[in-house]
Amino acid sequence: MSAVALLREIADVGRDRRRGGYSRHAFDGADAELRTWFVEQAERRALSVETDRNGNIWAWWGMPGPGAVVTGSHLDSVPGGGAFDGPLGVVSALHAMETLHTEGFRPTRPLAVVMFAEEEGGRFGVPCLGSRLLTGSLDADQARALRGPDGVTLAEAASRSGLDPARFGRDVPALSRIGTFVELHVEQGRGLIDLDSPVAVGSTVIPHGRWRFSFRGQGNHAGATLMEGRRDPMLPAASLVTTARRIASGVAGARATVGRLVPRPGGTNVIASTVDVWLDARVTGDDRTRSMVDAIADAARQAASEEGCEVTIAEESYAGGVTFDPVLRKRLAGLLPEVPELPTGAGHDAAILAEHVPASMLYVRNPTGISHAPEEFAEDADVEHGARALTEVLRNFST
Ligand code: HGY
Ligand code: MN
Ligand code: MN
Ligand code: MN
Repeated sequence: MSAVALLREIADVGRDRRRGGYSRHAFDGADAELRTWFVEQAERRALSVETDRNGNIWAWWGMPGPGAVVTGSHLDSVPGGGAFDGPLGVVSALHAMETLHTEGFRPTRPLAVVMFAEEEGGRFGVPCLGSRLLTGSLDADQARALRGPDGVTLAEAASRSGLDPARFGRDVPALSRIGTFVELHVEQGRGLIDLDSPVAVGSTVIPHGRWRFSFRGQGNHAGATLMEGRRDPMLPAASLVTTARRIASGVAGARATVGRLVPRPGGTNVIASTVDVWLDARVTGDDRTRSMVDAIADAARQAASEEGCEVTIAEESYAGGVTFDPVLRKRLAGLLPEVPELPTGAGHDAAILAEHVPASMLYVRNPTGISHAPEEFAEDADVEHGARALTEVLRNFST
């Protein structure tokens, strides 16, 4: 089955009628459906399936063992996300395995497709949750206590889906099996449009972090409270949005985004008592990311005190900049002539793994250049081109 056909199979899973696009989050209904689908597809291709202690699903060709050639990505999405971010890597991997099988290929080392849990952090707030737990770059106690918007903790959600959260944590046996990891992913930008190429090899990922700013003021009646003397946390919250834009615009190549702002209690005729604001900040260079966030945080404290509000700032996740393995990239370039290299501002499981195993990525052209939105797209021809490239990579690396 082609990668395009496999994508079509899940096209109706987790559709978000309200936002448009897809909302597929760790251990929710859509995730359960997609996990079942992935296991079925893997078993249909004679792959042996295991779910690791952190909720990542591995589909093996051959006995799991050291030096394995591993590919894969994620099936969860951001709220209202596109159809390709994550699933493209998974369906291309399944298609590659099927193609190699059908051709009678006999790998000399184990091959695996992995589906990572909660790469987007769309429910529990920490991106690359499954790969961070696998590598030990996220503390298991901290992970268990993560709480989604519905108040359910990750531990509760994971155990309801059959996992034992007490087992969360660095998984040395699983990690030590990986000889090489290559993630195929839809491009999240216009690089391949400008380079006029259907596929690229990943070179670097910039640092990215998430910080939660909690502003506290005095809730009150919107109509009975004069403007004088209000302590409205919405004011410093609003100024954080514009300050982030202003400060990041002054730092070359920086990105700072407020995509989520939650006033409580959230009534139209109520002055909020608290407002939580999440900042997503990224720029090349860990020191530059941190100094940019420090400047935004200073301005937020200033704005809070001018409004007589308190503010607490918590770093919820951070991943430093990553350069993918040069030897692996050179090998990929030799295998895929004419294929350019591309840096990315998007985070990926491959970047979390890159600190521990030789890892890189393949990107597939996205003619809209848009991602994390329903407009995200990849032409069928480019999808198939990417799947063929991944097939050649898996063949070559496991011969
Ligand atoms: O946020 C990111 O860059 C990734 O899509 N999780
Ligand atoms: Mn994403
Ligand atoms: Mn992704
Ligand atoms: Mn990713």
